[in-house]
Amino acid sequence: MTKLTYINGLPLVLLLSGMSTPAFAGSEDVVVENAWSRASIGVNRPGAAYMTVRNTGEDTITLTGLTTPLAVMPQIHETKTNADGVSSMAPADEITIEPGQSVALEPGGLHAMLMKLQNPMIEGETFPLTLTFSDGGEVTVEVPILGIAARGPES
Ligand SMILES: [Cu+2]
Repeated sequence: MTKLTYINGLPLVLLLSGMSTPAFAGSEDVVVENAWSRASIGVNRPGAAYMTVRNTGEDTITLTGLTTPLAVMPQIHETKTNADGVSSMAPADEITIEPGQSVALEPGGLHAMLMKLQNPMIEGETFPLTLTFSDGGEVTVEVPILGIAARGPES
């Protein structure tokens, strides 16, 4: 009788634990820190945004893309400097972040390139930027717009 109760109880336990499991594996453990961007002059040139993306979970996560109402075509870019000291940038591949690790989007390296700005980026304002992950999850951060010559997040 005791054994039967145990067996009957098992599916219930699995059902309950299944119900509490998040729909997304990994991206719910993403923490975005120190997001910032610079003011733009008009909308003719793309903007850029920077941040640290931290994986606090136990699953590897993969950042696959960006969306924002501020720009028609936001992309993750990577700046590279060649042996002659000439910098160029290109769309980055998917960015994989191992458990406990973080990836810095910062000037001179990876960055969120905001192409085809819909509005000028005005100092003191903020805009939402959504990071999309391979598990289908999304993380939206509100990015502060700093001065046009800013070099890092406000401390
Ligand atoms: Cu770029």
